[in-house]
Amino acid sequence: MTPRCAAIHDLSGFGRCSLTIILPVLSAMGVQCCPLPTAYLSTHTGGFTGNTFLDMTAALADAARHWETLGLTFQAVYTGFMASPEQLALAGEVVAWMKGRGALAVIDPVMGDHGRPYRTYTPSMCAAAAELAALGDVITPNLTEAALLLGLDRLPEDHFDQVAARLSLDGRRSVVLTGAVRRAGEAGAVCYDRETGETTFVGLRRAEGEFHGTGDLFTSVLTGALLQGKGLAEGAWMAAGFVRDCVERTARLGTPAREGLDFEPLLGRLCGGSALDGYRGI
Ligand code: PXL
Repeated sequence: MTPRCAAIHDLSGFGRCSLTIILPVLSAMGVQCCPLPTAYLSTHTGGFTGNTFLDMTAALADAARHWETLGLTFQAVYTGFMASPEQLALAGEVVAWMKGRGALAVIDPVMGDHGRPYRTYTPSMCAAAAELAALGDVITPNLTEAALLLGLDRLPEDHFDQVAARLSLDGRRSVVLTGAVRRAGEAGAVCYDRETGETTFVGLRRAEGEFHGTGDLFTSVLTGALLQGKGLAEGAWMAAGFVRDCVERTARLGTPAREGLDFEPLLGRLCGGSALDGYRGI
């Protein structure tokens, strides 16, 4: 059966993030993606001002109730950026229901980047995001989000393996800590896999450039890989390789950072399921 993933994310019309990344990536990877949109925005909130915002929390609750009456099951549920503490709480209810019916919960605890919370992530938003992350089977924080989850000002950079272990809540959830660089010129992630108890460092040659939506692209590929039956570290290698190739391409094109990663022409590389075994970028 084609694996099915519920995606609880916003739909931002311009700027490539959340659902405009997740849908095409999961489809390319042979996963049926079923969106539960949290909001419609004209653009994402990073690098644009004056974006429109249509809150869809009530519609999301209705849609989830309808799915419940249909007795639907999902192999995964994936959450990310949220607009309010109410939305985070509702996402928690939906995730708990889906987990109870066998779904793997992939929670990207979106809160901030580059050492700062995002504009809309107030302390109460961050607290609600941490509560949602407690339901995760897999969480994918960047370094800023890891510090916020652990209540630290700075992470001990020489000990990313210990950070991942602490974030695993005594081995109850898997962790992919993104942006965890071991040496200059590298981009990577540290993975703690609760299935094996192993910690793996994923490190690739770094491509220069910072673009919006990179975390969404990473976690989408990782989720697709997990639903293809791949292990956590293998999924993280694939995600890191694909993101690196997209960053390289986008930087070469000179695309403004706020327009996000120019990933569409590279989507074909994600097609073919097991043909991708061992794919670690080019
Ligand atoms: O990429 C995370 C994200 C998703 N959705 C919206 C955002 C952001 C980050 O700023 O603004 C609307």
